[in-house]
Amino acid sequence: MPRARIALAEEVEYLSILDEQANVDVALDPRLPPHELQRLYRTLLLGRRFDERMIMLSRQGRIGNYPPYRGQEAASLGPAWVLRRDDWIVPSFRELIALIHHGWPMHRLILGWWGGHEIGAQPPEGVNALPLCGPVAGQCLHAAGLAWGSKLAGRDAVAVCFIGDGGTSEGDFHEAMNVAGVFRLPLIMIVQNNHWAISTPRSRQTASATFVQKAVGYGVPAVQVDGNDILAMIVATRAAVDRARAGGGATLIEAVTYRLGPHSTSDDPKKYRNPAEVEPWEKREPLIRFRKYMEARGLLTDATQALIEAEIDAQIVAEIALAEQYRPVETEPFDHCFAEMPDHLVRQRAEFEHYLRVRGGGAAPAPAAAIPSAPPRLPVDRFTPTVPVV
Ligand SMILES: Cc1ncc(C[n+]2csc(CCOP(=O)(O)OP(=O)(O)O)c2C)c(N)n1
Ligand SMILES: [Mg+2]
Repeated sequence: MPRARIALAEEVEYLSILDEQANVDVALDPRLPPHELQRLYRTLLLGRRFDERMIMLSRQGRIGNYPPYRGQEAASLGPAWVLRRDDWIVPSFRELIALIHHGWPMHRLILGWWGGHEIGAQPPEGVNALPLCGPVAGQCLHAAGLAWGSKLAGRDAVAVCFIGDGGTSEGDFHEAMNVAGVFRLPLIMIVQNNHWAISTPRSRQTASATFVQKAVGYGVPAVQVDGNDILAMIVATRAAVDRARAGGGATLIEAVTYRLGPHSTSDDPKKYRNPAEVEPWEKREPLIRFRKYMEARGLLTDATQALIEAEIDAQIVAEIALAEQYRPVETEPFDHCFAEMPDHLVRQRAEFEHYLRVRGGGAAPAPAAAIPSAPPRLPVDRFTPTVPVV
């Protein structure tokens, strides 16, 4: 028989529970208790407001370049919501709300990557999360390693890794998926398909009809989910986590979402994408439908919305003030990568030192002057926060 049919995979599922009009599929509704829905809504809103403030801080020069995540809050928070404290979150660079929910304090995110301060890249004590990751897809291998470590140690903790649609074109993603499939690792790979990788559209990223089918090649089960539907993200991740804890191995979840903002604060998407494409996604974003749902359930009123907003804003302002008590980053980023610094970095370090002298301060342009009420700067020992971590 020279020709036969080989079944590659069963059909993969698409999951959506809360649609754009805030209708719920009652058969699929996870029926979270009211108090949990309220906490979930508050955290989603915190994610939105924190992102807005980070953009402002970047525009004011109080942090560096920043990649906004508006529209992707549900795809980020949903997976984090179902985890235990001993599970690992391995982010890409837009999952700030997932990290915050897992216990990473906001001021350390402000300080971190985008303020350039090394404390921001140091996982806080007791928080099982790796720092935001700039090298696209590099985090996938770390996530596979953490999942493998958990399995070898006989624990049932899982690792949740976030990767973008663009990141799936990198070798690291495929290596991590392969090892996760072969060794049945407790790894949940969340592909945030936000339709763009800087200026490269999803159509130029892959000829695959979906990102889900990439998992088929590695023998890993996968599901495509409405990534703007927080309930669907929770249900899909919970199923994947349960399977992983029970020894059933990895899962890939394609979260279909959209990057509503620019790639970063130094990007102008009007140069490469038609605003008409963005419009329908504005209506599909996760907060509008979840707010409608909460209101329809009688769990949110305009008055409580105003109260929550005020509370969240005060929390964020306090975290910004805390972050700005640290002295700005100086030449530390040069200091810890190599035992013997290569010549080109020695030159760059000297150039940067000169820049700081000419500028008369740290790398950040005098934030204390910009906020008259800011407390005096505290010196910072390397790796040692001088203020208690909250
Ligand atoms: C290894 C590597 N190559 C290139 C870049 C430059 N770069 C930064 S973000 C990005 C696009 C990533 O797209 P995607 O994975 O879809 O994530 P998104 O930005 O949409 O969240 C690129 C090419 C990088 N940071 N690392
Ligand atoms: Mg993308």
